[in-house]
Amino acid sequence: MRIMLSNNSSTLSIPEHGLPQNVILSELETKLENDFGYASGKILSSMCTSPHRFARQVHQKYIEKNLGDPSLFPASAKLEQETVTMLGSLLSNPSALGSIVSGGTEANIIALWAARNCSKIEHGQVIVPISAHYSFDKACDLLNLKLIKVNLNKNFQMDVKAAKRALTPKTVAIVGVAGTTGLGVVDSIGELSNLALENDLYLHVDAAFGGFVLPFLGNLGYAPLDFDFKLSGVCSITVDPHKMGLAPVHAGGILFRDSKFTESISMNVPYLSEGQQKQSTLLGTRSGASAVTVWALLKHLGRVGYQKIVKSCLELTWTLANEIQQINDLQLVTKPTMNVVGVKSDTVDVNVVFQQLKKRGWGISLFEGYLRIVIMPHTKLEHIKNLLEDLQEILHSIKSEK
Ligand code: 0PR
Repeated sequence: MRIMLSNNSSTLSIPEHGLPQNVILSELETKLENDFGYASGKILSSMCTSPHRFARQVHQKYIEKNLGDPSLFPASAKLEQETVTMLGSLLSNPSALGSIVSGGTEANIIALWAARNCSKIEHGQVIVPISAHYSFDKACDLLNLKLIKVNLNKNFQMDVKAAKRALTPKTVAIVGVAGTTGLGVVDSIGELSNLALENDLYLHVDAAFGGFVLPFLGNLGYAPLDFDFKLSGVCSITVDPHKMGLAPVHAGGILFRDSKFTESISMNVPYLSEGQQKQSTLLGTRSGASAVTVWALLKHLGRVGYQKIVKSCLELTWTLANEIQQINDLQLVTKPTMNVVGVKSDTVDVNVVFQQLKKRGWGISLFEGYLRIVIMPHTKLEHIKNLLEDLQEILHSIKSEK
């Protein structure tokens, strides 16, 4: 992306005397014009969405809360733990422990931090599928762990046999993904759980995206998938309220099966709370508004509310997937498991299709060999129809140029 910087340095300096708010607001309006907005319906590349109206209200009201200092905000800290308990109950373990963190990246780093500290192995190795989010590359780099990436099977899931072959005495953790970034695929977490138990290894499940989708599949008539604490080998789960949870950025979640994992990363804060304070997050000062907002949203929407949101995203996903299958030049990479659709082509170059879509103002992601379309709560049927029309026109123009 090209970032435009004004040459006029005076516009970039702090003004000597402050400007009126209305002047600044109108300048912001102009300066931010080039950003996408969820309401336009053009964003199909994001796993975040427009925060729920109630979430905006709660977030603004409690903006000053700081979970970095529970001696000042003990009630917010208690609500954070209640939020973790509610998320734990969504993921089959109401006694889960953990934190509301800044997002999936921090959650994944914290998980591997715990895995590393719980093992006594020096320079340990972590096994992930090649479909894992790049936050694991960051985590391993930071934690001095070696990342071992294993291939996928024909269903785009981690090849469990390959994972087994990759085990060494240095292995400290296995990571399974429940809703991959590219295709929304869920690894065979049941098999990974067995593998972890057999080898006494830490298993982390990255359900940053899937954690708010998969628990509802069965009730909605889709094939249910086991991925959470129900499986006894699962030690920790990433689940992000700022993705399908409709919370504002930042709101990620890291949940642990039991206290030995949280204790392994717990740091004492000697000068706050008379030395009684412990932290097991990367951040010190951190948003209490985020945790309070997730608490409020879970209470307001309830399971039924979230299920309705998932239902409508999945229905739209299938509308899109079925239409794609009717288009001669396009194919699905795989049948969608969740609200993510991968689109490829045997006949036209998807890079060209991507460039054309971009020109028409669509926010779509280009993965190696396919386009990723994420159907989030801000996406409506008319947006899908517009996309399909544009796709047809683009394909027509590409073919007529040949
Ligand atoms: N784990 C998985 C499975 C993810 O898909 C992501 C991000 C993460 C972890 C990391 O989460 P944070 O970004 O909260 O740290 N998935 C999205 C993606 O890479 C993130 C995203 C969101 C990207 C909105 C673009 C965007 O507009 O596609």
